[in-house]
Amino acid sequence: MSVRSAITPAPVEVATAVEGFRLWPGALDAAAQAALAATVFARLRQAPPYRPLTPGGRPFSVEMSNFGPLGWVSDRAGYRYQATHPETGRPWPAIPSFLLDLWRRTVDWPGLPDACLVNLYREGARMGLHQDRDEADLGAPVLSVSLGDAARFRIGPAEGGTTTTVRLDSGDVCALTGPARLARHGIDRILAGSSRLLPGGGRLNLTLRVAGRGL
Ligand code: MD6
Ligand code: FE
Repeated sequence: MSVRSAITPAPVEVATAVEGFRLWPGALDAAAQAALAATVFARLRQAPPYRPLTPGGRPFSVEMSNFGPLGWVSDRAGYRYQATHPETGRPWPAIPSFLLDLWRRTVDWPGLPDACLVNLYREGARMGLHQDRDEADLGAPVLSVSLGDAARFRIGPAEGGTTTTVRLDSGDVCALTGPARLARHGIDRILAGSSRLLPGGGRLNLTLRVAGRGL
């Protein structure tokens, strides 16, 4: 599976109210997208996507699973990383090596991520504005890969204020780095039917994190 060579030059530094949001538009070509989607769905058979509860007890509209030694979970006890799937009790499948290679080729960080959150958006799913701050080292970037239907991604400063909307298409890669690491961000909506990549439609988002000590 090849990462298009367009990944190696500098990413686009998107003009937002926060510095450090990087975008590599079309980083994955059609063949790489198809191969990665197949790998992800194969591993999800061992760790089925489920709808976590918010600490307030409402189910997320997004279905989630994880790859790697640690996975992000939410329930009435709060947000945290843990080594096992909350419904099956089994360890999460390994992070696909393609994603670790992508990390090495894009972000500037000495170690490797030890968690990959898998978000699956079927019809009507969205994700409210949030910050990613459950990781042990908030200096490490978070790298995101989008597959399937396009999404309207919204991002703004940690303190609140002006947000910018960015369209994320299948094959796009983006990162929250430096001052943007604690940016508030979310998915306003999915543009249903904009891609035919995923069986059953919808969008997959994979976010690589250094949640504990890293790999
Ligand atoms: C999504 N992404 O694209 C949700 N978090 O479905 C995120 O929450 C995210 O894109 C951290 C860094 C990049 C992201
Ligand atoms: Fe996030």
